[in-house]
Amino acid sequence: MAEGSDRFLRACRRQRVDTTPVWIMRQAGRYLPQYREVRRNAGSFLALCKTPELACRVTLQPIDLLGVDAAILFSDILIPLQAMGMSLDFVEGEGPVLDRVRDTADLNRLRIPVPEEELPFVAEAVSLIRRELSGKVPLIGFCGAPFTLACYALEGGGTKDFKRILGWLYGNPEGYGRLMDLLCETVIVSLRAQVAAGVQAVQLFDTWAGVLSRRLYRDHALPWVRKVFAGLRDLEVPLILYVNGCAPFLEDMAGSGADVLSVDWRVSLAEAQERTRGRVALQGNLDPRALYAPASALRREILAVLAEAPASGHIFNLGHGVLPDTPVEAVQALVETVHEAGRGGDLRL
Ligand code: 1CP
Repeated sequence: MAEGSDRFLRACRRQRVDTTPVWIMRQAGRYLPQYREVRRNAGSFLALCKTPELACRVTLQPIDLLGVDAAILFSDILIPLQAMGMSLDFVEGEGPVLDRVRDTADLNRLRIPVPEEELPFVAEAVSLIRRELSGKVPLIGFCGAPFTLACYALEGGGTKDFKRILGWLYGNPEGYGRLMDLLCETVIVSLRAQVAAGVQAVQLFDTWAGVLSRRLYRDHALPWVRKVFAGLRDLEVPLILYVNGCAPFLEDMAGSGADVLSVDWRVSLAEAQERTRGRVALQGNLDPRALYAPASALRREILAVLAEAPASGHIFNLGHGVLPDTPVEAVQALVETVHEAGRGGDLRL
């Protein structure tokens, strides 16, 4: 393996590293001209996700262009919903549109996918990417967490008020529980297939769980996250849990079975470290909007994140995905700054 290639996996396990590893949520995406080019030729976003050669090409772009310490499979959290039987379309300028689950009859039509049959392109892309990477950096796989997937399944797309999901949660607990069980199984089989195909760590995106109160999170989102992680534990790959707006839940998330918590910018890494009492590694947590600041201000913000980070078990990342019009030079400067200013260190000094 090339030098430095295991920084990410070592930090996930809170082992000594030569410098802080860094990757960026949505690192393969619209801010990269090279991505836009492949995307234009692919025809549609879904075609890009489902064509292993193209998914492989865009997955590798940020490795070469930015020098990040991990690749993340190019796909989307909504792909497994389509494999469950929901129709999915990405409408230009609008985002995803699904035929939402309205009632028990719709719920009864959903099935737990067989990855080899409904998601063969995922495993093919993973094998191809691993071959092309040839050990340069590890490959991360991912899935949406059951609650966040339930948001899309019930809302039928993006939402600002989450009325339908909370309507089900409060008013139809039985239906809500059945949907969450189906999603949970789907997430487990999808992630197990990704690991079997070669991904070396997995991240569960519970992006929208931050809309819940702590009590609702504990009772109506966390139990299914726990089940997912319990269903993956024997695979012995690092398990990463991301919630946007995780501050109220840090203690609960630390008990979920995750090895790494991916933290947004609203809470400091020092506070996260204290509240999780060294039970997990931490990933994060620069505000993606800092990448629009002048170089000197960006550097100051990066150093502030590093200063609050634990001495070991830290993976630098943004607190949420990189925004589509972010200057590429700023992202390149970020990776350089982290590698230059980051530190190694021993666990439990
Ligand atoms: O037009 C395009 O090119 C599509 C833009 C795009 C991209 C690049 C979408 C549509 N998805 C993706 C890729 C993607 N999505 C990755 C690839 C790997 C990476 O480089 O990180 C990943 C990990 C995701 C995960 C994802 N999709 C999440 C969770 C993380 C997050 O950012 O919060 C969510 C919520 C989605 C849904 C989604 N997919 C795409 C859009 C525009 C959205 C958001 C819709 C909404 O407003 O709810």
